[in-house]
Amino acid sequence: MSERDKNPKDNDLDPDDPQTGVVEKTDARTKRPSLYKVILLNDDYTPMEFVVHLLRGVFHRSEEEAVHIMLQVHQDGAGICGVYSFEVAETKVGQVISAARSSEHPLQCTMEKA
Ligand code: TYC
Repeated sequence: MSERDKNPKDNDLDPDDPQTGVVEKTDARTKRPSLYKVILLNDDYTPMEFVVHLLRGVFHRSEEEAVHIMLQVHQDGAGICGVYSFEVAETKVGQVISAARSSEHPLQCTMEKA
């Protein structure tokens, strides 16, 4: 061992050590998942009762809430059914579209970041 290596503090200053190691650091912070609004769009053909039925079944709305949201969509052109994580919002949009197409209604439903 050389004189220089006797002091452990000097070990990271060894001129023969290329010191090319990769520093890895794990970010331990937790991130809240982004939320998405599920939006129903108005059309001239889908029956009001069908929309209310979907709002009750897919979005667990009360009869009053469902009628309120349906009328808002009918009057304003669009309305928010609920706010969910990406996966839940995606699933609900799929359920709405699938039920609407099965009943041959043109109802449109989409999602956007809250
Ligand atoms: N505008 C439709 C009607 O008069 C009702 C409707 C409401 C359709 C909401 C779609 O997302 C909708 N029958």
